[in-house]
Amino acid sequence: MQTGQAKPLLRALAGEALSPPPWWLMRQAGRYLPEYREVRARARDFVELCLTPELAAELTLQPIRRYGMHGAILFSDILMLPYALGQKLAFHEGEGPVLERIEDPAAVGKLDARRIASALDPVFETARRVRGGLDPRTTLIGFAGAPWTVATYMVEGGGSRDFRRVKSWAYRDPQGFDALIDLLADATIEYLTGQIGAGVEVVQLFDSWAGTLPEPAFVRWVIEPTRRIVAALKVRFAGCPIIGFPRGAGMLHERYLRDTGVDGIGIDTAVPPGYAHRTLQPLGTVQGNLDPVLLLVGGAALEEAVRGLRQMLGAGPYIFNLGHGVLPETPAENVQALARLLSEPVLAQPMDA
Ligand code: 1CP
Repeated sequence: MQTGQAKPLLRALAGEALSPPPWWLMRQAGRYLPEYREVRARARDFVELCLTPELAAELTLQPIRRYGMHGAILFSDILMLPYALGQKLAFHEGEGPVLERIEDPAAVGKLDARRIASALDPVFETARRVRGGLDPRTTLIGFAGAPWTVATYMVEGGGSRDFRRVKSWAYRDPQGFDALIDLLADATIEYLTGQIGAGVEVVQLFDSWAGTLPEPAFVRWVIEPTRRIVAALKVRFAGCPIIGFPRGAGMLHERYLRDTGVDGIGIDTAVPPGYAHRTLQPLGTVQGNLDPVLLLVGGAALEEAVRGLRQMLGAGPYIFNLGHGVLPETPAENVQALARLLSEPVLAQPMDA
């Protein structure tokens, strides 16, 4: 399919099969890069880093300068949305995020969606700066957490093992919990509208904890709010592609892709590439799904896995990526080796059996 688009990432999202495939990595800007750690040490804390356009723009561009990925993902965090809504947020070194817990509809009532545009204006300024200096083959990717995943952090007060607080609330009082999800969906529409207005060319919705929900809850709190966000953005920006990443969705990937209206779907490491080729690629662009540990290990294991993915998925619309984020211990030279491997010719030979 010819789309008249020059940027490889946008061509793949419009349905073209490209060889070599466009690529970028989740968490490509981060702790595995020495130049990231240097900038990180200059900021007082992580929230401040995300709200300082000069530094956030620099962090967005660092991996592109080194490796020439086709996608530059805006440097920020999915938890900047609850922060902008008025929830207290801190990142403690080595521990991950800590939030003041939201536990009932009364606490939801205190969140203020009108603050989004002003509180997150520095993120939009970062997008304007990056877009202004980006080379013509690189696409600027904006993002937000999907409502379910953001809600898990807001209700649990940080990361969680079993999601028992957020699920207990959702199952006990589904209507009350809907109020939080609805507010997050509206806030996400505003946030992504601001990002696209500032020059972002693609948006990704990270639903990192989608796979923790049983089917009816997945439909209500993953598919429905995502469908609503996609529909609103498509009315405002018909040409801006949207990628959904419902991590862990297993047998619900197909339904997610059909029912939400996303243009592309990010698949985690556990999704069989043969299934993605047969079932998902006819419905949209597939992005993924190298095991981040293979990038950490490198060598022959990395080479073989990259070739296998390209053979299986390269005949359809495909964006190469990891199945989850780059691990902080990943040697920078392995990412260089990956860039080289991806530029080599590989014949796509999907096996339909
Ligand atoms: O100490 C540090 O330097 C902070 C580490 C760090 C970084 C580099 C955090 C804290 N966030 C980020 C940046 C980030 N987060 C980006 C920037 C662009 C890029 O990808 O390079 C993006 C897109 C995210 C998205 C994000 N944040 C997600 C969704 C993707 C995923 O990994 O599943 C999630 C769940 C978060 C929450 C978060 N922020 C930071 C941490 C340590 C966590 C995870 C906590 C947990 O495991 O529950």
